[in-house]
Amino acid sequence: MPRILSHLSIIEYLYILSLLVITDGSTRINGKTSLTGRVEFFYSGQWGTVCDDQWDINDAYVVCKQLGFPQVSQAFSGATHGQGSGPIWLSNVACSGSELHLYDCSQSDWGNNNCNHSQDASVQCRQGFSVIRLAGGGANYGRVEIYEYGLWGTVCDDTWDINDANVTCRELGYSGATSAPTGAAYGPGSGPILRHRVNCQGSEASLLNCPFRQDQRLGCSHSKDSSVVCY
Ligand SMILES: [Ca+2]
Ligand SMILES: [Ca+2]
Repeated sequence: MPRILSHLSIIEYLYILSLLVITDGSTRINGKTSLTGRVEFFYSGQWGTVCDDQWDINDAYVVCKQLGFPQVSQAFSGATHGQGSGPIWLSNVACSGSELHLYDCSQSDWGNNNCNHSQDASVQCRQGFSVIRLAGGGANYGRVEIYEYGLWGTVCDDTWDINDANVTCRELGYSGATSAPTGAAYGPGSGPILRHRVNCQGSEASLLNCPFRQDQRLGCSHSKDSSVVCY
């Protein structure tokens, strides 16, 4: 045993050993950066890939969180980041977005699918820390505000609708939204307008996972801040 290890307790020794061993269910992003690439999953002694059948932003979100990135930008299908090799371990992945690991998500039996590597799934994760809150109203209603890059900002109401409001309310712990008020219904916010043309499908785990445009030429103003009423 190396000299330094003789100073560790057996618990510490086993802990360090566990960090060095790749365990079943380990997940990694294989790409040009640590944030973007093909999703790979370790099982039965081999790294394999994930089929893009039903691959979506909630699945990608779980991968990103599992790897320590708090946000997701995109879920990719069709081997956009190159075809992998070896087994295709996962398919029909159906994460809600609240799971801590990819293997916690509903899916087909591991290795049981008829996918091929041209369907390998990929992700793009984001660094940084964001949260959302309601302001200007009450506990369950108000202007939607996003904390990002160290500032609280708002959401432009162009294309703001009930799908966007439902995702926002569920993220805040409510069952859903009864309405998606526009036009700064609870007063105008201040700071940056962080989202334009939000386009949630309705099933995303977070407002921050919904597609949007960050185009200043759209010329939004705080008189168009978006709000929600949750139930
Ligand atoms: Ca899915
Ligand atoms: Ca929308």
